[in-house]
Amino acid sequence: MTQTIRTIVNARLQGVEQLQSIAISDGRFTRISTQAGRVEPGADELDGSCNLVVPPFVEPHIHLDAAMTAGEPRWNQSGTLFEGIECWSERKASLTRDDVISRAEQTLKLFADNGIQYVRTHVDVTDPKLTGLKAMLEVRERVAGTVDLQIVAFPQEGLWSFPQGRELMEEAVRLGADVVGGIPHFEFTRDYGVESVRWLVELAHKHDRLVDVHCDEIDDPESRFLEVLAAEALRLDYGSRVTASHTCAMGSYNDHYCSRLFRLLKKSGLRFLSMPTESLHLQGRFDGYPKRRGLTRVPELLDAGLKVAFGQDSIRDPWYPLGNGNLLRTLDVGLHACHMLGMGWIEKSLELITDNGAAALDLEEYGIKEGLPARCVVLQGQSPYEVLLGQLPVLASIRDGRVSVNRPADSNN
Ligand code: 17E
Ligand code: FE2
Repeated sequence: MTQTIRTIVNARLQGVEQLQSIAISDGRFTRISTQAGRVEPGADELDGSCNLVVPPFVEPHIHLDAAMTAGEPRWNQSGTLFEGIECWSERKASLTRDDVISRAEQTLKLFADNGIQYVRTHVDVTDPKLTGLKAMLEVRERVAGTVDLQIVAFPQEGLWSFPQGRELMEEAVRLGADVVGGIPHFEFTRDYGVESVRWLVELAHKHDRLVDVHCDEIDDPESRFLEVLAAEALRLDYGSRVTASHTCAMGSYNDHYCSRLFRLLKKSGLRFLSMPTESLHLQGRFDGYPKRRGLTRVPELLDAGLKVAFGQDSIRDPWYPLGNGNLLRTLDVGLHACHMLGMGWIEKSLELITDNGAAALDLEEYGIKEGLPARCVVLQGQSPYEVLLGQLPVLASIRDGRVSVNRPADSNN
């Protein structure tokens, strides 16, 4: 099903009152014009049916190498991040190229069916054979017609704390990883964590790569690697290319410290990713009652003018047993967990799974504008509120003018 279309008619764009016709030619949006009223679609025209049309969803943070391995070789019983890392370390021992490719592609197919066309995946590079990384570099090419895939070289067991951690990271960059990762809160000591952050940002800068660090994914209020990451981003004027993922500890920082921290965050302009379903599940595990939510300060970061997006993080893996590829589910949970169900936030909420994710991925050509690649999704709903109420799958997904997904209205699959 790869029909090429000339126009999307009866399209509703966010913040625009009248229905729009969006013309496409040679895979790009060529003209966006206001309709007098609803029109009948002609041949080679797709009917938006007065629904919202938005840029494709962005999944900015997923671990595709571990996707669909929940329960292998054993289930994470405690529900902690740390037992997840142990289970994964055991599963990692039996990774093969075909195993990684097949699970990653199965997951990406699910994502594409849900209107996701941009994905950033972490791949564990604390493996002397780099099996996952090499397989994922192949996947990046194999799926290029369906999704743009960015690969983060992610040192799951540490850069300083895993044997050859730094050499493996350098090799991953040489092989073609797009993004340099890190995990300072998991290094053996605070000093190792600080050194690792400084080192990895330098490495990325030197090789013209992006940065995405698992940063302070812990409820410990004394985990303060974010300030190191932000200071490095500022020093190198690299903020738009640096992402802080998780920053769960910020949910536990005191307000005095945060007021100082936010000054630096605003200056550095780095990007934030929060994974609400994952953090609600993994964090708060060492609390009695009251139990913390384990999420970063999403509305405060947004109010400070910083870009924050939501990601799924996991799909049926050692850290999280659920997940269905529908980012509207993630958005729904995130808005609940962050006290963002006020109508003002709901009306802006789709940014958390579109534009802000695109900012984290540092995408150059993203959005519905004349001249940009003709990529968008038709949602089921005329407003963000209706879309959230239904959480129904996208009606259509268009990639470079081709219809890659098209399903009847009100359908759940
Ligand atoms: N690894 C990690 O360190 N943190 C996570 N949330 C996942 C993998 C899913
Ligand atoms: Fe993660």
